Amino acid sequence: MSDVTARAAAGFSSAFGAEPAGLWAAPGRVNLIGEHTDYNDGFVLPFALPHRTVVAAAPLPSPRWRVWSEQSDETIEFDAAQADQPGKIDGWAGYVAGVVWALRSAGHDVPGASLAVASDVPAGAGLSSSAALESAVLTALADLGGLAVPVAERPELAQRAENDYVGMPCGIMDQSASIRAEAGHALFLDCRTLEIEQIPFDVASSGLAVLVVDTRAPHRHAGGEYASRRRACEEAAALLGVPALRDVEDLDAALAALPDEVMRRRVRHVVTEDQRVLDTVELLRAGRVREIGPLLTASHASMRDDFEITVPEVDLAVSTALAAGAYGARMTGGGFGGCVLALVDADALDAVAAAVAAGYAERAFTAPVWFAARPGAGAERVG
Ligand code: GAF
Repeated sequence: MSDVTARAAAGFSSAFGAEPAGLWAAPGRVNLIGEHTDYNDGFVLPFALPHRTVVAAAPLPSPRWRVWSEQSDETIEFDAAQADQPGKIDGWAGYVAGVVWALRSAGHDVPGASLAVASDVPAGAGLSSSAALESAVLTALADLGGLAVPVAERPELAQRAENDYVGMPCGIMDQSASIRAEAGHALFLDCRTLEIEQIPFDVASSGLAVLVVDTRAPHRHAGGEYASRRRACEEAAALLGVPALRDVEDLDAALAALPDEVMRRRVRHVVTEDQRVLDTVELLRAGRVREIGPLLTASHASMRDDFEITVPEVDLAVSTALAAGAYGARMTGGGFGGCVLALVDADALDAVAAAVAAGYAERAFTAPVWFAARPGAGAERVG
């Protein structure tokens, strides 16, 4: 049993004085490439991390929910009336209530339950700790209640919990990665059709590694900026007369038709980023892993210059990793802080990470933390 699984089980026993009926886990993710393309009906290529959120759960005889979390060491309780009112439960338990709400709204008879949550997905690092929590809770409740919820439909339910109960207008990428990813693969997702393809992503066999650096840069205005980027994309699509930016076929003509420079930059990012995802997938299908490096770096430049969602800590991690020999590097996730990933030779991992840490020390930035990321499994029962 992993540490985090053991902590969820022990937390359940001490919070509720009984044994759980089972344990369910769902991972955080890094996004290899395809940023801010999901809500534009485009393409993304995330993979699941080995870091997971685990929920220990047992049914209750009536429709109410008691949730303990190791992070805050508190138990929050809510009933069906509270779950049925979006926003009524706030803070971390809002994600749990949101999943109950989404399932109930879709007509499922959600079982009441006691739930204990433990996690080793870093919170606030842009590694989708929220999606991991939603996905673990959804998987647990679906299994506990024997609910007929096809796996392919689960990411949308988890996304609805976040969009409509919690009030964060995220796309479908993070919940899809947490629920549908497979170990050893990156998940190529068409965010319009929700079709997926598991793309083998075994960097180790090519002598490579994916270094993930948590810049620990504080998220500055992340929620408001995310929503404003999304609005700008939707406005641009409306002005261009297309359902979503994914449908822009002639980028130059689209840019010429737009009224202001900022909007042109936003559109250029999304349209070129979609193409970079498709090009990355082609290279990976052909086993040409090293060659995706320049696409990663181009994605970063586009986020920095056109979508304007990077911060100095993130830019420094990318430029330092590249100078230290990385094949490519980019910020991963929604932006305004969070993590950077770099594709490096496996035997250069420590040296590249040390170079980034030295660069941070020189600029008196908070020391970063780092790890090597290997694609892990999606949500599943673990006990
Ligand atoms: C966040 C969101 F939750 C995702 O839906 C996605 O838009 C991402 O930012 C940017 O690619 O993680």
